[in-house]
Amino acid sequence: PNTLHQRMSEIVPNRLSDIRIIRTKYGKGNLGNVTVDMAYGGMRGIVGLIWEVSLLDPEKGITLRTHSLPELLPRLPRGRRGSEPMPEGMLWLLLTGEVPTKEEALGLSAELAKRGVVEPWIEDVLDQCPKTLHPMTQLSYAVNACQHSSKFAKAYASGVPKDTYWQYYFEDCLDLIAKLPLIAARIYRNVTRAEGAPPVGRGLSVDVSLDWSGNFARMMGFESDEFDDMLRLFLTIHCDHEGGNVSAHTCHVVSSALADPYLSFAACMNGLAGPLHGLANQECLLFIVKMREELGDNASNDQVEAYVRAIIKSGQVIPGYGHAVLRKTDPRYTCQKEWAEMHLPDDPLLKLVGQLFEVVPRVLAEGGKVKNPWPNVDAASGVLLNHYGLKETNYYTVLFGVSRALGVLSGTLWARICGLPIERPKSLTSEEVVRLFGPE
Ligand code: AMX
Repeated sequence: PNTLHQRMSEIVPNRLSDIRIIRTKYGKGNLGNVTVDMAYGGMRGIVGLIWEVSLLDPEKGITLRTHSLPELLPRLPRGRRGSEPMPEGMLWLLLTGEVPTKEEALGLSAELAKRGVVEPWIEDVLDQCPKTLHPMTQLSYAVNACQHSSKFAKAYASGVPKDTYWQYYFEDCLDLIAKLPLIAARIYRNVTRAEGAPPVGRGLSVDVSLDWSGNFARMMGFESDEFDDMLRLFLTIHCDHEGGNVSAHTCHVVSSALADPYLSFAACMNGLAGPLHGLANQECLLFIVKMREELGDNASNDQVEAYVRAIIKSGQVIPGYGHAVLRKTDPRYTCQKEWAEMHLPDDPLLKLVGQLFEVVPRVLAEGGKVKNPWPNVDAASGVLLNHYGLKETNYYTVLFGVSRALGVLSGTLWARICGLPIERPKSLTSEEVVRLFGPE
């Protein structure tokens, strides 16, 4: 079958010629006005980026290369084991715009397994991290260290022509995606080891007969087929959420200075580690567990509502609810909830997830301050992970990050293919705002 690189090499020239035509025809098109409030307000609503691989619709949720999640999930190829789609198929789709055949996805899976090696000194660096160092910090640290073997950085330094950059960038992206399960599993094993036990040391390696998720699960120490499938689903659906969110945008801006994929992705992970972004999945499970401790297993909706109101009154946010762009229930929440209802219907935390869904949107909608009262991707994911024994909440964002690599590296690779220039929006001071708009 086709390898991903062969298919990309066929697609790239055609796509570049499409983009040349698009720019000639529509290059002067106006994408909207920018107000002073938008500049102070986190650039909400300012269209200022091209991100080829996904688009977020406020009502329908994410479309990945024009496919909505509910439409896409049944169509993505399954592997030799399990019944959930392989994230490798999602990677193929994001990079090429085409849903791969099963053979293509399996070929990519085998290629990633072959590339899944990490320099031993990086394993040693991770083994030396204190157990208490946040797993996201360890992830960012290790990804930065892998920059040592960047093929793009080496090629750039040797002066290769600009139109070949993407080829080296592509190599780094696949290498990095292939290394992530090994890195992330080592972090998991180290942070969860018993007090006084030694770190992982040698002996953690990718099994070429397993897929990307199966390998990740096995290296973390999980053995069940159902866990593998849950991980496949998790890693598939968390992959991308268009280009303007903190992690994707960070990857994009850092890479626009021609920093290689390792440096760009490490920066992206630092953004994902913020509590208003990727860390929300950790916060969310902690919130639900604490609520259960206080209300018990038979709480009424009225009790849940009183609990939620008290949290808001104290000035905290309800994790897992709200979104900067979405204005409806996140389809990524819906598919995780459906999985949970099928596989863990009696989990007491799932019951609370359901009750929160009945209560929180109504409470948040009161007063009209919160623009989106509906659940986002993080409102259910922790309950799934916890159910299968992955209880270390401060690790959850690492799983999110491993999945996010598929989307942000695909989007960033396409930015390099298109030769997008170094990013440099204009900023103003408040004095300048007054000078521009104020009285003489
Ligand atoms: N609970 C309580 N208050 C909330 C809220 C929530 N879940 N979501 C928004 N609000 C508040 C905001 O804090 C803000 O209050 P302020 O004006 O007093 O500062 C007000 O409502 C308006 O905010 P907004 O315009 O609706 O949202 P935003 O675009 O500024 O922020 C987000 C979006 C996601 C950061 C916010 O909804 C939030 O903090 N949610 C909880 C954390 C969370 O789940 N994050 C994960 C998002 C998905 C992801 O990236 N993984």
